[in-house]
Amino acid sequence: MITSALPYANGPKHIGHLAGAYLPADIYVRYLRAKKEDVVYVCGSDEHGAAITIQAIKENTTPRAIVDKYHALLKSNMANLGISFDIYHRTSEPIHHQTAQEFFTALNDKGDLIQKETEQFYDEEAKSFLADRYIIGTCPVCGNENAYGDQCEKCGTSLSPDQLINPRSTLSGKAPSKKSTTHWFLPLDKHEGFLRDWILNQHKDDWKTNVLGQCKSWMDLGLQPRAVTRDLDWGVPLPPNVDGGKGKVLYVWFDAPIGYISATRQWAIDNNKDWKPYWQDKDTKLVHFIGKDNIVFHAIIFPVMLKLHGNILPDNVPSNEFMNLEGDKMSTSRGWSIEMDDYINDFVKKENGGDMMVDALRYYLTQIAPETKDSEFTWKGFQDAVNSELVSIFGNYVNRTFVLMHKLCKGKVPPLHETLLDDADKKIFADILETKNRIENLLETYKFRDALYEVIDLARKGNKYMQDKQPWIVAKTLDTNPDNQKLIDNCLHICLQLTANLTVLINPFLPFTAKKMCYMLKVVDKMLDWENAGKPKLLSVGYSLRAPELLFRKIEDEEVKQQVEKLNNKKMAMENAALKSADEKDATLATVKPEIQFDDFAKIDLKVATIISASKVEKADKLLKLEVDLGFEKRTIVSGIAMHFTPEEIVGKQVVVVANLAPRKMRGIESNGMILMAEDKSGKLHFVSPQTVIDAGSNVS
Ligand code: B3M
Ligand code: ZN
Repeated sequence: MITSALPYANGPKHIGHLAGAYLPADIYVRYLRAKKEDVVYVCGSDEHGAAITIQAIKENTTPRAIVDKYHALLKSNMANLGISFDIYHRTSEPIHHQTAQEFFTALNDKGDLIQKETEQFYDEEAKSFLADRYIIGTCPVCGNENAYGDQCEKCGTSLSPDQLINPRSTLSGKAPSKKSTTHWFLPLDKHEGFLRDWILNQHKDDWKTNVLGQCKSWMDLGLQPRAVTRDLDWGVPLPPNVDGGKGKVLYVWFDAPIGYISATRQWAIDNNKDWKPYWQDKDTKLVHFIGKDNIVFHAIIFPVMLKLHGNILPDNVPSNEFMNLEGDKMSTSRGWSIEMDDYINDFVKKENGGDMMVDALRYYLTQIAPETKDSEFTWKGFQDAVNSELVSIFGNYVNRTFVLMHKLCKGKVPPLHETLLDDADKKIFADILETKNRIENLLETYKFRDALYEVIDLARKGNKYMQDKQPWIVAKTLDTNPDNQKLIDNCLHICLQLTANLTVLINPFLPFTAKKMCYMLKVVDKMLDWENAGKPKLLSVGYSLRAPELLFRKIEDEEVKQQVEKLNNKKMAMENAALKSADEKDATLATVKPEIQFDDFAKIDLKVATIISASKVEKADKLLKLEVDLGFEKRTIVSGIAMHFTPEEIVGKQVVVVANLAPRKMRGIESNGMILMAEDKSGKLHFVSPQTVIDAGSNVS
């Protein structure tokens, strides 16, 4: 059972994410599939939490619209980059809501959760509790001034809002007050004994040091009961029969990992399988691939949940460190990133055979994978890796082998003359087998970088062998010594068997390349079965092969230059946009419309009205249809405030309306008047209302 972290469907994801949690998992899964293991690889979009709702406010739309848009983008990006999930699910699906609610109920019924009333940060202005990304402040660990209430994105520490220094609301920018509310908590402190033994003792030798280190320092800070519910309206609602659960949802980090289970359930339904063994059978090996900011959730919190629920525990949580970009931290919001989507548009979709550019990226990202410490992507490094390793070593070796085989062996696999084998020939066969064994060990221990190095190194040995044997020189002696054809045969026979082995070995890493090589070798995909790796006779003698095709192409200096420029421009554009929008706001606040006379003003009839009912307007995200009471009559007014208020919260409010505005039709509804609103600097709307309730219809002047 293999999982990759569920990316938030709140925006495009960059190649650092790809290198952290998706590519290594995909390599591992392709290897397991080649070994004919019973493996399921699940992932999906994380569609709940403040990451989504805050993005909706930014894009001035609904959370639903956000997740629909970015789920589609992420799903297609991953597929384009060859990430071979068995299912890419989404946490907004009903089966997920149901699975998460059942999970909560199971724990709650057993008394594994505690319910308590606590004081939480509250934004009086926005009338909202502030948890997770709704509150920011200074990280107590690294001093980052914009750490979130649940986590510092800079140092990866997972936090609670109370740990933030100088907390402020993301909604209003103001310092929060405190207000009491009731929530359910997972008492992690009760499980400290189990966690310490399971992680620091049982897994001390097979988990990565970065993972062990983060777990230890988190536990050393003292495990606290952790709230698993929130006062929000976007998320998985608490099961309806839970007392006091109305208006509350599950904390996104409670529901998201359960997403792995619901994805497996959906996969099982789609494939007529039973999902349960994958999460309950003690013989199942569960592995979570994640980035370092997700460690405590997957190594501490979710395992406690799994254990309480009677599921299997992860066998390993291979987490990567971060991948930086051209000397700075990768960040989509600061414009310093290469989005998967950008790479696909610039390199994959643009050219015929763009698949080779997918493998070029997979190659470089694996070669610089931040497995033990942060690493760095540079376009120059990408160019060097592709040109001097993929093109010059691997591609060149395969190409020379094919060209020479066509030239010197009539396009067929030549026979092997055993009696003529020398040490160099035998050494290649030994190298193939040893390399295969080393790669296996490295893959089993999640060392993908080193494993890939072994493949390239084997191609390098092939090049050296061919260079030493020089069959093209031997060919010149055939006139006088026709028997030398046997030496040529042996060399190319060995080079071809090595090529076939390289195909099997490269397949988990560069699947598109392996596929192309199978085509050139005229073999079916079955040859890619791992049991074939290391074998000396994958190709049969006399078999005729196709002409070589280009496996990789060089990256030109010009492309490197363009990409670096693009990156710098993007960052500058982001910075300018941020400055401009702040300027624009200040400018509109500081300007006043042209002067009018008292008579002009007196034409406007402003009256106090009471909202008596409100409802959403179908197919119009921004509109609410209001019935207002003006004392002497009731009216319908359509108002563009749906992104800021729910119908329920405004019923009964008194507002000021322009009572003599000419009627206007909006979405087929006649609107009779307009409600006055004040917009603050952050773009949030506020009603203009009398300080106390007064008679509906009172004049305002
Ligand atoms: N969506 C956090 C992230 O994207 C979160 C992972 C969930 S995995 C269950 O970093
Ligand atoms: Zn920090």
